[in-house]
Formats: sequence, structure tokens, C-alpha cells
Amino acid sequence: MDRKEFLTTSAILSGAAILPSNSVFAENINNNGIDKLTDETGNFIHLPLPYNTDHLEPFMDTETLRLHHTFHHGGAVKGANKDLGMIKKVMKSNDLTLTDYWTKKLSFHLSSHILHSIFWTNLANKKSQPTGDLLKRIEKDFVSTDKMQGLIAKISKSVEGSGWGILAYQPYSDNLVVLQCENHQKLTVWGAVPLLVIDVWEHAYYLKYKNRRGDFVDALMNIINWDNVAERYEIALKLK
Ligand code: MN3
Repeated sequence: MDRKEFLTTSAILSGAAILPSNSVFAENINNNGIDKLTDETGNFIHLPLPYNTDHLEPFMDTETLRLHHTFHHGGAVKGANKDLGMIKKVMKSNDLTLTDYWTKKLSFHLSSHILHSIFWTNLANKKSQPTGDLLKRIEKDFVSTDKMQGLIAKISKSVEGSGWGILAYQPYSDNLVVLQCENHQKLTVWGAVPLLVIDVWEHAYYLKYKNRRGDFVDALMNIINWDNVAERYEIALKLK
């Protein structure tokens, strides 16, 4: 039994009625449908991957996935907890000099935690296509799935330095938007809810793809979990 089967079985055995029954990765989300990023006390937590580390082979290699999840995502979680603690500490003192520093750090680390948590669930080891309401929305806002995928691939490949390509739902204007994010926190539009995120930091691909970021992005397009994107879209629509 692999990890996913185990979790699914365990969830059924433990009575998973409190979790959304249609969720692709129910163990990674809260009852309200958003990603589980903290424990009950508000500390950020690093959940295990929702599949084995070889699940995304050959598109994403085992070693890259292991290092990426353990050290890059894991480091962001540790960083976010530290930043939050330091902000609380500074607030208790009368010297606010360092709040600027820790606030920026928290923005960086927490955004990384959020985007990585979404990223893992956005991927699967089989090819799928958007269907249903998500497909209708994609066709309304981007003409076709091919055009939208072409756009997000282009935006991802051309990030200056480290960053992400993001397909998001924007509740203020009620449409899907594609954003080009630098680092983890720059170039967003407030309110946008990420549905599909493409990590183009070098740590995401360099072991296997070397300098060929374009090949990595094209490869990822084969393993997008559109069921997960659709689920995220459904939840995001509630903000409208
Ligand atoms: Mn990363």
C-alpha cells in the first residue's frame, strides 16, 4: 500500500466525514477548504507530501522532489515560525527597529509555505484536462485550455530570477488571471486566490533539467492535476 492509499484508507477508517468528500487531497486541507498550514495553536506545520517521492517520475525526479520538499519548503516553514516569533518578541519591547526586517522575512517565508503547499497538490502522475465549470471559465477568460497553458508556461519560463507562474481566481473582478510572481511574494494582486502554481526556482529543476527551465515547465504541463485546480476554483468562487 503506498502512502496515498494508506491515507485514503485511514481517512475512511477514521470517519473522514468532516473533510470535504470530493477533495483530491483531503488530508492537506481544512474543513473550510483551504490548505492546512498551521496546527491548532497557529504554528506553521510542514505536512508530508501527499504521495511518494517517486510519484512524479520521470517528469520530476525523486531526488529533486525529496530535497525540494524537505529543505526548501521545510526551511520556509521553519523561517515563518521564527519570523512570527520575532515579530511578537519585538512587539513586546519598546524598540520597533527590527519589525521592518522580520515583517519582510515573514512575507517571504509564509508566501513560500503557501505556494509550495499548493504546488504539491497541483501535480499528479497522469495527464488530465480541465473539465466542467473550470473549463467553461478558462474558455471565457483565455479562449481555450491550450491558450491558457501557453500563457502560464510563457509567464513561468520568463520569470526574472527566482519565482512562480500562477493561475489565480480574482474575486474582485470575478475572473481568472495569470500572474508572474518574483521570489514568493512579489508582483501579486491583492485578493487573488492561487489555483495552479508553477515553481521555477532553480531548486525545482536544476538536478535533472540543468539550465533548461523551459523543458521543465513544458514537462510539468503533462502532470497538472486539473481535478485539484477545479476543486480550488470551486472553493475560491465562494469569495465572490
Ligand atoms: Mn520551491
